[in-house]
Amino acid sequence: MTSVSVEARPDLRTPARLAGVTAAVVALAVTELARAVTADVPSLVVSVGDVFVDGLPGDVTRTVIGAIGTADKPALLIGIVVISALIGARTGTAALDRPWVGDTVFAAFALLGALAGLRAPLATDGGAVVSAVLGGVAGAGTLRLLLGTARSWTAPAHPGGADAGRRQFLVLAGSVGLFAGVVGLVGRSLGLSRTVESARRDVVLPEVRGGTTPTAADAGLDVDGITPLVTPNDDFYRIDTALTVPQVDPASWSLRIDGMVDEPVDLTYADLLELPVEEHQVTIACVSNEVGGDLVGNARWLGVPLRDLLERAGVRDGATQVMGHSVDGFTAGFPTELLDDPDRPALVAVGMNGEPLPIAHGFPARLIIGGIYGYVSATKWLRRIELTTLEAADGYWIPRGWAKEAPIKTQCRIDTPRGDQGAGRVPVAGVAWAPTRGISKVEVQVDEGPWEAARLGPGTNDDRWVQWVYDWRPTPGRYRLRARATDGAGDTQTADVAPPAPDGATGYPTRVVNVS
Ligand SMILES: Nc1nc2c(c(=O)[nH]1)N[C@H]1C(S)=C(S)[C@@H](COP(=O)(O)O)O[C@H]1N2
Ligand SMILES: [Mo]
Repeated sequence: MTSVSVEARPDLRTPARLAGVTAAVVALAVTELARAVTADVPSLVVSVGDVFVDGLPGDVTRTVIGAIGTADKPALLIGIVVISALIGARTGTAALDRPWVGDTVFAAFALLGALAGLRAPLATDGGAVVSAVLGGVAGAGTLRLLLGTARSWTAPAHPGGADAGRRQFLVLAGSVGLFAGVVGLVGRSLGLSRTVESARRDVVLPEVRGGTTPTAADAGLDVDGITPLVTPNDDFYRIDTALTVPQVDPASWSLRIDGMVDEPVDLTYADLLELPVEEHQVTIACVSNEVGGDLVGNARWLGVPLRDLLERAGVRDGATQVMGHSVDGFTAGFPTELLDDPDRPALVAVGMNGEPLPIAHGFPARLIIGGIYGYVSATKWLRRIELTTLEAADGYWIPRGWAKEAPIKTQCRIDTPRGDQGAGRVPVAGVAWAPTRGISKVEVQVDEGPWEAARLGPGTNDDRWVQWVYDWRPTPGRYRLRARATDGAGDTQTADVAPPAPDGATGYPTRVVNVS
């Protein structure tokens, strides 16, 4: 095929630009897809971004990183993709007359990509080179194919004429580019979760230097079907507004404490792990939990005491609210006054049951405050702690109809028996919680009979739930069981039935059992 001069066919310029952009997107998408397939391959875009950041003088780097945020440098990465697309567009028009220009540019892409990728800490050298070469070959090939198609379709000989051919070409190249873009983004997000999960696995949590870590007592009561005292991470309820779980790379994450403070404090993940940590068993609950529901769990939370961090920043007089901000925009606020009670646990938590926080539960850091529902306290993927006033700001759920202040209500749950039972010995058992107040008593009622005291399991702190069991010896029949808990101050939970909104469900948990 003879090449057509650009000057002679100016209407080839737009198709050529589009072909070049599409080829660039294909090249990048191939490398991101390879990254999603195996951890041996680095993300080429991220590697190039790292070279860029490392190459800048230190203070510029800090300003840039500060300005572009923590969520894996999104602005920098978008910038690299845009520049690649612009270079692709220029390459497209240049390659119209001189096809070797396209090959050369994509060879340079492969070379520079491989060099950047070789520096990526978690990938192998082979993975870096192979993926960069694959990307370069895919880009060069796509460009040649599309330019060839553009030439023949925009020729007057095309059925329907050159204009129709041109339109068809734009649609073709546009769809290929769009498809590659989507594949690249999917590859990118899969690759990112791989990066963050492997960074998480590499974390070594600090030794505990304070707090409570009950161990022997954690065995709990030996009753079939009762909730374990410590909820395993995989079974822990998850509630958040995130459509996709935020993947926060701890290497670029930092926490800022600001607002009504004497001196804002910035901490990297490494800084945080160097501070003295405590571990506390704290039962957290979702305000949406129905009576008898399972949106409640107890874990060993390891973290830096929030009070230590606030002391560093120096909370100014007049600050009445602590507002946690998540990387995804979620916010949760509670009165600073709650921190005046030295017995209430308040942590910037980094560990959960001896592991780094699972990604779904807020990695790299979240807030855990004893005694108040999650939506006013437990900000996951924490990025910022702002000191403000109760009047000046409302957390995410407050304008959506939930109470501004929300202590966890005294509540209990019947775990067993479930379903039909044989007569004889049928233990009735479950958990009860009133975090920070503790549980002093759980009682069980059979039909309209008297309230009978259940036996409480090991109770080592007021912030976690207790197990309870009542030895029931029923004869055949159909029964209604109810349970109620009394907190450490002697207040029994209310029998009044209320829905979760606006500040937590109430009423006694009930279960109907057939005994034969
Ligand atoms: N970033 C963020 N943090 C959040 C939420 C959220 O939607 N986004 N939900 C809160 C609510 S309503 C609850 S009950 C707890 C649940 O924590 P878990 O998912 O670890 O059990 O997280 C809190 N932290
Ligand atoms: Mo919640």
